[in-house]
Amino acid sequence: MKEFMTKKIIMITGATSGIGEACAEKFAENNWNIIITGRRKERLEELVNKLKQKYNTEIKSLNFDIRKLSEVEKAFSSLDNNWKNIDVLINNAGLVKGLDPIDKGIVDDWETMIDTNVKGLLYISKQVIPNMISRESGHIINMGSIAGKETYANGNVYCATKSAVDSLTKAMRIDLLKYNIKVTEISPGAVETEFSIVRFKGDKQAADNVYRGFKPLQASDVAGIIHYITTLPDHVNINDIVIMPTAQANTVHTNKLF
Ligand code: NDP
Ligand code: 8X3
Repeated sequence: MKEFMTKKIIMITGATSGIGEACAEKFAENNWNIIITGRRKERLEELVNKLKQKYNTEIKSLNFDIRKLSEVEKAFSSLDNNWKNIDVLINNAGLVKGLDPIDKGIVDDWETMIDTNVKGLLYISKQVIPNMISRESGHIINMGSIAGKETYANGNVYCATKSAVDSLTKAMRIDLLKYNIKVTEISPGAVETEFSIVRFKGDKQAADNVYRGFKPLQASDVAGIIHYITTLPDHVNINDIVIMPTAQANTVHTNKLF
């Protein structure tokens, strides 16, 4: 228990794959107490076991759907008081569904993206913020995207949800300023994760095409930068960081060699 109290606590949403999973590994390596979340229970359990064995770290998982407020509240209230003192929240869980022009968009896809990327982020933040306020300390890191900075063809609703993350990040920074809470937005370009498999609903070939002919970011690249941001002195905050593959200038121009 004494050792637990000397270490910082991080909650990472959406840690069953991709950037969230890489963040869990990075923070475990750096000896943090870790809470990981996601819907895929088996993956959460596998990651807990792996990181405990590899790094001898304190790690626990919460298995819930971020779109469901009652599940979010129940999961958070299941935490012991010690674990509720979250120092860093990474609002990472998110997804994209489809790549259709606005007139052909599927309403169910729109709702899934809005419920996950915007409402889910708010539901989790609402659980974590009161404790940060009471301690006048904390750091919220929101996963935006280059898609929230530049709208691209057929990206419509996904881009809108990430613009909302951009806006909410600014809003949090203003509203939480007086409580000494840092708020950071991370906006990556193409990262090779399960993101495109989810976008193309399991079509692996369509997903592979997204990353063909250039070197995309790896999840570990983003995790390394997020970890760096948490190592800065108390008086230093990174407000916003756009991370791109060297081969990608923006959402339109990628230097694809084949
Ligand atoms: P992945 O698909 O690999 O990971 C997404 C994570 O989000 C999974 O752990 C998934 O867990 C979780 N998640 C999705 N829906 C829910 C839900 N309803 N409830 C709980 N957890 C959920 O993609 P990435 O790692 O790439 O994505 C992470 C974040 O990074 C997202 O917010 C994405 O928008 C953003 N991003 C990604 C980029 C990319 O090119 N890959 C670029 C810019 C931003 P589970 O399915 O188990 O619930
Ligand atoms: C993911 C980046 O450009 O594929 O958010 O939408 S992009």
